[in-house]
Amino acid sequence: MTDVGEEAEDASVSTEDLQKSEDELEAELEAELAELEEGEEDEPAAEAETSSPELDTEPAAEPEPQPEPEPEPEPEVEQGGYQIDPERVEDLLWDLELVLLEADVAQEVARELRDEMERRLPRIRVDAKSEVPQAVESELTSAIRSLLEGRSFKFDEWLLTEDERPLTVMFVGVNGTGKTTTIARVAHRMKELGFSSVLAAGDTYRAGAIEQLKQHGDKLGVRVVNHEPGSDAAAVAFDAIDHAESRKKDLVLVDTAGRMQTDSNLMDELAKIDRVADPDLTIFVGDSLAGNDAIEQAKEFDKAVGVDASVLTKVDTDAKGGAALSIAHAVGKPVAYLGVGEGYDDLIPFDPDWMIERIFE
Ligand SMILES: Nc1nc2c(ncn2[C@@H]2O[C@H](COP(=O)(O)OP(=O)(O)OP(=O)(O)O)[C@@H](O)[C@H]2O)c(=O)[nH]1
Ligand SMILES: [Mg+2]
Repeated sequence: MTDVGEEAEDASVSTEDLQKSEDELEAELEAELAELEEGEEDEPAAEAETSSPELDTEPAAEPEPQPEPEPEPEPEVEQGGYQIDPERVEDLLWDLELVLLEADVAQEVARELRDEMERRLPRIRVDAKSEVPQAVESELTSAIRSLLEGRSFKFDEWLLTEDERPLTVMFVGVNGTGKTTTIARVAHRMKELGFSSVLAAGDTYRAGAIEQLKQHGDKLGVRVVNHEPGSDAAAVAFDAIDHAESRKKDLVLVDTAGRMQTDSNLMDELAKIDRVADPDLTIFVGDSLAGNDAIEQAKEFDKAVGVDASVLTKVDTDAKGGAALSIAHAVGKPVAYLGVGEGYDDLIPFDPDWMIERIFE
């Protein structure tokens, strides 16, 4: 069995090759489905009886008057009479798993879906063979949907249903995943919904990080609380919350420095910010292009500070979006938003159906 995981990670494979193999895989899956459709052709209709012309010259006897022939009854289609040839199920499952892996669905999640489909495919019963491919597709969609059940976090609704003010939200993740951009976009979205925010410049570590957040604040007309570069990030969060309380703001959005989940010093520092800010919600921001790595990161951040939900960014640059499925399922945390571009409006609430369509489009 080819190790697809390794193949997909081979840096020497060109994007064109990957694209080609992805197209080929999809074509294979389609061919497999088409074959299922053709597999068992309906019995050809019985040939109409043709009698050879009589050469007899004798005048034919006056035929006895025959009763009108009863119309041939339509062959009855047994309800749910067709099922997939068990020998084809294995091929179909294999192709399915490959398509999922090519769409950046993590191996453990692809395998789980394959197992689920292995249970579902033999149970498919349709009235006509031509309905099999559609039935397979809808089973798959329902399998993915049930994997994602309860895996979306409705941030806007959360804000409306929570009475406490201000609500503090801390954003965590490795370097460059889009934390600061996401904070700016959430502030923008909340402003449009009529909620006020304060931004805490908690990345006191990277040069230019405070300035970056201040620029967003200026553009959006949102207050940024900051200290000197290199200062204590927990103190910045504390001051921002204090400011929001006194000004009756709805939200405090705490930016934090990007850090590798393996850097124990920086993870300890994050735990300190967490203790001081005591956020109502901690959001892990992951780069959808990171694939399986993002799952690992999310798990580690969860261990360190307790993650409540995720935002997956750069979905616009991720061809298929399977990473969202993996994060939502494998990490067991709901996805709040997807980042789909670099603009302030390019943040959309996570919708499992949108993602399913993208994987199989
Ligand atoms: N295409 C695209 N780019 C994005 C998206 N989100 C963020 N970016 C870009 O990713 C880059 C990094 O974004 P930042 O918000 O600075 O990331 P960060 O996690 O705050 O980075 P550090 O603070 O250095 O850890 C920027 O160039 C953003 O414009 C997205 O959804 N799509
Ligand atoms: Mg940042």
